[in-house]
Order: sequence, then structure tokens, then C-alpha cells
Amino acid sequence: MTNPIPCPPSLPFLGHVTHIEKEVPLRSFMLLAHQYGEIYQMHQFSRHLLVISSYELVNECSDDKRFYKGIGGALGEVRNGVGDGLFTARAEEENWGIAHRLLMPAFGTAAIRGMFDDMMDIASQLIMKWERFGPTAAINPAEDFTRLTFDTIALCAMSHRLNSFYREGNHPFVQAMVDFLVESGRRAHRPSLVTSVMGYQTKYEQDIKILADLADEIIAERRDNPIDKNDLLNKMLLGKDPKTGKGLSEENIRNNLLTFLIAGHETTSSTLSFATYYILKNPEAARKLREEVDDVLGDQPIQLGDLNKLPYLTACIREALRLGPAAPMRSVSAVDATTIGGGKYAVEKDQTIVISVAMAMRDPKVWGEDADEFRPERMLDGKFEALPPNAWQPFGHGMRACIGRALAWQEMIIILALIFQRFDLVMDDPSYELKLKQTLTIKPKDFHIRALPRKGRSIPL
Ligand code: MNH
Repeated sequence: MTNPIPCPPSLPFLGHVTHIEKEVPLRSFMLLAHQYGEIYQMHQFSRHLLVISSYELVNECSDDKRFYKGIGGALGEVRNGVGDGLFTARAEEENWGIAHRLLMPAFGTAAIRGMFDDMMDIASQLIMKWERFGPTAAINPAEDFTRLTFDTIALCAMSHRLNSFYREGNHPFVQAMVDFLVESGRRAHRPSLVTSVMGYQTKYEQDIKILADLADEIIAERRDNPIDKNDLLNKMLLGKDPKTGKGLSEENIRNNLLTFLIAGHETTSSTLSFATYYILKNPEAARKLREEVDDVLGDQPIQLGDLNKLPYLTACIREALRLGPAAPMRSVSAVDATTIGGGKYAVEKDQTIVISVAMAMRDPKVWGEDADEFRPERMLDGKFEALPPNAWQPFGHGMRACIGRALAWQEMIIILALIFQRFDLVMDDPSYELKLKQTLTIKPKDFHIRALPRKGRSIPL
């Protein structure tokens, strides 16, 4: 016999949509987990979801044989802009396999190391900006990290310069993308009638066009001026899937190019902001980090060979991803009718299960009573490798795990090493406490810092 799954009280027709906060939906899911426990159910219009939050259940549902990635809710809406790109492709779509096999090598270690010079090019722009701003300017790190990650993915993957550091506000693509993602998320919690009557549709379509236009521009630029470079864009235009011999269709190239422009910068930027916040909030961590960076780099420019000599920095990023996972939730669906939790809970075939990765990565059963504290030491000295399976999964799981992990990692190590080598960062408001902002990803809200150039340091870039 299975147990009943707790269900918060709901309204007729609307179900639980009124439980979901508009600004930060994640907060609602977390509050419900605190109230109802490791599993609860929700109804949103015709959708029926199970939400799981404990390590044990998340570990059990991290199994490609029993569960496949679900593309409903917000992700289903994101398909309005990026279709069958890798992130939003449905399990049964052939194009996922073609693009995945064709593009995997372009995201492998060797290819990523080859991006070092391009990454340094963009990272230098951020460093020079902060040096020129000087110690008194309040900097919104999320904005400059977005410039950094957006320009980096476009230069590394498409040899295209966006020059975001030479603009006052957001690049129009970034603004359109944020609005598109927020609206996609809200659609999942709102009746479609409201969407059409309230006039959200026109703005939504305009944003999608801005996204598509940049993708088309980048593709046309390359077709008109072919270059002999093994970058991601050339792989997409010219490559063949080793298994089927097929190339990517026009439409699929555009969908994947957009997917990389979006997935390739928002998450990385948000992780850099969380890392900065948690390091500054924990002076002991900041001190150790600076010591390590000084030991390894001294006052010399960073080299490719330095990147794997920074274990404390690596641990800080891992810990920031645990407490502030840019993508806090993912969804899977059951391949067959089954039970989870040692037979306790019944799950129907194709049932959607929302996995609260953010909650599971704070489960005291794995992380101890100080699970909510930033302690990079728990990711050091073999402890990271010794974690139980699937305990740390900010990059998702299995065959649908993040394809850009190594790219993001190298980019984050470079910029944080450069920053701590050259600046003492302080919070602009020392009493700042973390607030969240959510689009599809989460990031710190209203967080400002100042970058004090370290005395007596003038290091060539
Ligand atoms: Mn990324 C999938 C997190 C950087 C491109 N990414 C995922 C998933 C998570 C994730 C979680 C799985 C989502 C799910 O199961 O629904 N990604 C991150 C984080 C960072 C990140 C936390 C940075 C830090 N991602 C990047 C970068 C790129 C990228 C950089 C591209 C250059 N990610 C993807 C793509 C997928 C993905 C593409 C979908 C892979 C697939 O389903 O085949």
C-alpha cells in the first residue's frame, strides 16, 4: 500500500496557482516544502505535479532508466522562442540526439582550453572597467558579469563580438531574453485566456523576434564571410552526426544558437554573483582565497596552466552553486507507472515530478546541521568526490545534464582569479542580506559592491 501524498488546499479550476508567488516562484515552492515535507502535490489548471525536496527522493529520481526530462510548464513555454534546441528538446525528438552527438566534442576539455585567449580578451574588459571606476564607485556585479558571460559565449562559440562593455544598459538581446523568460515562466502559472486578453502576447512575440534576429544576423555574417575555425557555429553549420550522418536543419541551428546564447550566459553570470556574495559575506573564505590566488599567480598574468592549481577557488564556486543554484529546479517524468520512496508514494506513467535541487542540496541528512552555511571546506580534500551520488547536482543529471559545464567552469575560474588578484572587494552596503531575483534562473537582487584596487599592484593583463 502506498501513502497519500500531501496536497495543500486548492481553489476550483485555478488549483494551486494562487499559492505561487509571482516575483520569486522558488520561494513559494520552498515554503510549501517546509510546510508539507519531502513530497507534495500541486494542481495547476490541468497539470498535476509532484514536488520533491529531500536528497533521498531526488537521488532516486535521478535515473535515466526510470525518468526522462519533462518539457512542460515554463520549459514548454520557452519552446515558443527556442523550439527543439538542446535544452528544450523533447525526449522523443530525433534532433536532440543529432545535435548532442555532433556538438559534444565542441564542449570537451580540449576545445574549451582552446578558448582561453578569447575568454581572457573579455575578462580583461571587465578588469579594466573596474580599475578605471576606482574604489568609490558602486558596482552591480550581476550587470558586469552578464556583460562578461554574454560576450564570452558569443566570442568563444561564434567568433562574434557583442561589445556589451561599451554600452550603458543591457544589450537589447539580454533585455528581450529576460522579459521572454519571465513571461514564459508566468504563462505556466496563468490561464491562457488571461494571456491573450491582457495583451501580453504582442510584447512576447516582439521579444522572440529580437532574439531570432540576432541569431539570424550571426548566421548570415558567417555564411557571407566563412572562416576556417573549428568553433561551435561552424560545427553547427558544417558538422555531421557521427551516428546518422545527418547535419542540423536551418531551424535547428537557429534554435541551438539561441539556446547557447541564453543558457550560456544567464546561469554563469548568476553563479558568479552568488560566489561574490558568499565570499564577501564570509571574510575567512575571502582571506583564504586571496592567499591561494597570491601563492599561485603572484603578480603575474594568469596562464592556462594555473587554472587547475586553485582548489580553494574551485571549492568556493562549488559551494556557491550548492547554496545558490542558478537553475534551482528541474522536471522529470516517469517512464512507467512506479513508486518512489521505498514503495511509499505512487507515481503514474508520464507523471511530472518537479525536483527541487535547491532544497535537496541543503538536506541536513547529507550536509549536516550547518547545511545553510557557506563552508567551502566541505568541498575540499577529497570530500567533494566522496559525496553520496547525486547530492551535488547544480548542472542537472544524466544524459540531459549541462553540456556547457566545462566552458562555464573555465570562464568562472579565470574571472574570479583575476578579480581577487587585483582587487579587495567590499559590499557597498555592509549590512546587505541576500534577496533573490528570479527569471527562469535565480540571482542576488540589489547587490552592489566596490572594487578597491590592491595597493602596490599593477599587473599586466
Ligand atoms: Mn547549462 C542544461 C545549469 C552553463 C548550455 N544547465 C543545464 C541543466 C542545468 C544547467 C541544471 C539541466 C536542466 C534540466 O535538467 O532541465 N548551466 C547550468 C549552470 C551553468 C550552466 C549552473 C553555469 C554555471 N549551460 C551553461 C553554459 C552553456 C550551457 C555555459 C552553453 C554554452 N545547459 C546548456 C544546454 C543544456 C544545459 C545546451 C541542455 C543540455 C541537454 O539537455 O542536452
